[in-house]
Amino acid sequence: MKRLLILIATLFLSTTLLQAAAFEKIAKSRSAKVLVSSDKPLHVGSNTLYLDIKVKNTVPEGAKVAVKVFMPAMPGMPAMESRADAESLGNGRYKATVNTAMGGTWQMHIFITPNTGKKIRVKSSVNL
Ligand SMILES: [Cu+2]
Repeated sequence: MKRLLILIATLFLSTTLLQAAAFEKIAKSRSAKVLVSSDKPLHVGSNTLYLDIKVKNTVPEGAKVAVKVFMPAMPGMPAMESRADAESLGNGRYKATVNTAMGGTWQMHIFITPNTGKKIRVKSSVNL
């Protein structure tokens, strides 16, 4: 019985650890705050990002959100860009998949179009 309890506790603990985000970063503008996270460490290729968004400290109901990642042209390489409309998961949480096609620093812009009011651009960057 004791062993079973330990087993259950261990399983519970490892599940909890697995659910912790492998990547997290806070991006801010004057009015918006976005927690950007991913279940896996960011890598070359397709990355699924979760965006937890607050505008003026509240969840912006019905906001449209898009994400753009880009890298300026480098010697011997053209500029690269990947853009995606984010899917709303409710309660200010959004999901978007972007393609970061090479290692290095990518600029990231998050576009938030609230139900009312002006479009907001939140700038950040990610390294991989
Ligand atoms: Cu490049």
